Amino acid sequence: MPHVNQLNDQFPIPGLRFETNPQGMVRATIQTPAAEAELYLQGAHVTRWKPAGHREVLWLSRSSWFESGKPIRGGIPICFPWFGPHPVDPQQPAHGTARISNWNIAQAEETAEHGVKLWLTAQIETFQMTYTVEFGHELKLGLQIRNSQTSTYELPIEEALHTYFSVSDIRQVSIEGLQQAAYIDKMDNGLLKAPAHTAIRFDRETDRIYVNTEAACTLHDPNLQREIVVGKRGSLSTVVWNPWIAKAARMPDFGDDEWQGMVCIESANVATNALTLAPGESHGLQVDISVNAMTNASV
Ligand code: TA6
Repeated sequence: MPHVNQLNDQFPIPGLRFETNPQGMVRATIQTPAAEAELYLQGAHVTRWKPAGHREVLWLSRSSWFESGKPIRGGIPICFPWFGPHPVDPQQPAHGTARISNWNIAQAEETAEHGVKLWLTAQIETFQMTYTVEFGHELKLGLQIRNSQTSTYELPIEEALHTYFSVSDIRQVSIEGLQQAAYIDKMDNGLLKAPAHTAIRFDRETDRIYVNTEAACTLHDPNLQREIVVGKRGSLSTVVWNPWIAKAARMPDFGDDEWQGMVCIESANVATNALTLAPGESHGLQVDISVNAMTNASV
């Protein structure tokens, strides 16, 4: 892991600074006219994004671990090369190794709107990873994976940008965009269910994998008078999750009362949408997140 002084010398970008947290983990902090943000090199993990004129958009648990090798609870974990438990080996970490691996900063640039764009790289198993993160009035994420081995990877490849959004109260928000998508209901024995044809609202633990959908999602939060739009390309799955009361209480890195203030909308290729990449083949997943003040019409 490079020293922060070396990183600050190598990437003298206005508003970009590298520092270590009290546990010694290296993070980039961004403070520009376009946005404030934070990213840890472990997992290339975006933990904060606050576009100018708006509140913080991402949710981060006050009980999160910030220790090398342990996943950060909140922000945007990169789940790869599997999603959820390892398909074969229960000893492997949930959601893969990408989010607990050290990534390198390859490039940093100031953007035309006085934001910051970072390029990060990592070798995860036999995959060469490149992750671009553009912090500005929008948050633009690009995950490129390339199978750099000489033979086909023996398992299906799953990926997700497991984004945690901050909300006023999960019981008062709704998600539009997935009305026409079938979904795997992990709260009902993984049954595949027909499209609901209604916006998603929350009154219990919710853990659904919407499949075969390229749709953008809009998270409506009337109490905050805002809507968050999650657009995506190169993704056929969208995962929607809130742990509710009991599961939140079972997670040591998740405050017991924090279930009310968050929801995950995850842009992914998982389950029946898992990928296979031939030797040398690449795949790109792009997610663009924007925030708008809610008009009365959209309340
Ligand atoms: O994306 C939903 C999910 O798969 C849930 O089942 C829950 O396990 C969540 O991810 C968090 O997983 P983590 O390993 O980060 O605790």
